[in-house]
Amino acid sequence: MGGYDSDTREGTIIETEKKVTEPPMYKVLLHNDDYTPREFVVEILMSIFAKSMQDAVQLMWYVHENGIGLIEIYTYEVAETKIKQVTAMSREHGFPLKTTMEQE
Ligand code: TYC
Repeated sequence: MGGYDSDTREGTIIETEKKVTEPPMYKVLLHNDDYTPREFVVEILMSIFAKSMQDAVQLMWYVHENGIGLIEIYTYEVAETKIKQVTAMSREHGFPLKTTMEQE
């Protein structure tokens, strides 16, 4: 009968198809600077990246101390949109906050 069969060859084919159709993923990175207020960075991480207050504060301090940090991994379009939102909101407030993307 039709439907599912347990032939391992079919499993292998399905795995292979899944791999080749997965889109490339991009890391969105947060950069430190000397001017953006810490509270504003936390606000950005909560509003644009849906971080909890606790995660946002922890990541903000990590970047403040280390210069750069990973916010999240997204598809190209989502990463690009979020970076544009960060830039727009930051410039509106007169801050130089920078995010960049890098293929995973
Ligand atoms: N270094 C900034 C300050 O002391 C705070 C800051 C943290 C800025 C993280 C950017 O990605 C950043 N006000």
